Amino acid sequence: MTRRNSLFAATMLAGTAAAFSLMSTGAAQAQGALVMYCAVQEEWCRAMTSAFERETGIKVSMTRKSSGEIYAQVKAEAQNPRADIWWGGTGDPHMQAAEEGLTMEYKSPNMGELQDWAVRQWEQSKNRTVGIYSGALGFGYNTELVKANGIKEPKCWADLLNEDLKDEVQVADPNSSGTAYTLLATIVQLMGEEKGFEYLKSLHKNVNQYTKSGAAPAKATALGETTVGIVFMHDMVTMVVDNAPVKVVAPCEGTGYEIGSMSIIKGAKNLENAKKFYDWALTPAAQKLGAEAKSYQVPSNKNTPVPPQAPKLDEIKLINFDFAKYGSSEERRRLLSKWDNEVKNLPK
Ligand code: S7P
Repeated sequence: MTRRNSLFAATMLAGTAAAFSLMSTGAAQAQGALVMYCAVQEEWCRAMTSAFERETGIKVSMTRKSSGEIYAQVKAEAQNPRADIWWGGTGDPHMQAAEEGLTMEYKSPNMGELQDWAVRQWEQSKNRTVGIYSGALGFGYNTELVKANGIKEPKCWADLLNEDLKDEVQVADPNSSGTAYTLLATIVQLMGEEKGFEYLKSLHKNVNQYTKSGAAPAKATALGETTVGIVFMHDMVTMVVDNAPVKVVAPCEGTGYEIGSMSIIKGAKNLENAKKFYDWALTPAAQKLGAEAKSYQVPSNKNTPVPPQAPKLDEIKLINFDFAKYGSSEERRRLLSKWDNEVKNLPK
């Protein structure tokens, strides 16, 4: 063989080897990947991602967004879905996605270990979404600001309308945030639609900012950027655990709650891995990661220890939340557009 020929042969061999290696990497990726949209706190999303990768060797590409934003993205991508699994966030956009056929039916072998409320969520969505945790809505206030400014300690939803809280209440925008949509649906169920909207309009006068993320007002309250933050109580508990001067309140009139949910995206490209994640996410070993990441919801598997810091749902006056109605496509769209038209753009 001439020098030129042997160089040619070597190049060919290297090319073939590279092509084989690319093909096998491609195959490994197709088998070993999972794209997850995650709606809980970033720390918990990351803990779930690493633990699942360690456990299975499946590489997870995770994006964290608020519940309403994930719903909008899943809907926009429906013709060519990017994500395989949507884990966490309030149940309402999961229910809406189920109704709109954006997610798929699945029955995990672990269903028998779940609390009734988690199974009911699955049944009401025609097997397309399942409850993974629960938590009550409430608010928290910065005790130092309340004291320094002589503000009456708020105990009830009604107290958030007091004049001494002008521009001192923070809550998210219900279009992007499941937390804030839970507030909207809670107030409507608690007070009736007419009085409920009157309440939200009055509350608007005291709101300093509608944030994108539902938990952001908890951090702002802890930092003293707002006196009151309306959030899920467990998100405010995280601030207390971090020694912030914050008091968590279960409103005296009663309050709503969420069933945090999980769904498999219809047309998932890594369907088998999505099912593996789904089954694993319902186990006590996976659910325990929440408390380790300082997220204090009540887990849906009966065998997962309830974190001692979790607000005690049986001691809170909870309304009989109609998840089917307030998670339905029509009702959710109607209420959000009514809130946009009648509350969000009101002058102060
Ligand atoms: O932080 C945890 C949590 O409150 O966040 C979820 C929430 O839907 C996501 O945030 P957005 O309000 O911004 O959508 C809750 O499900 C969960 O308990």
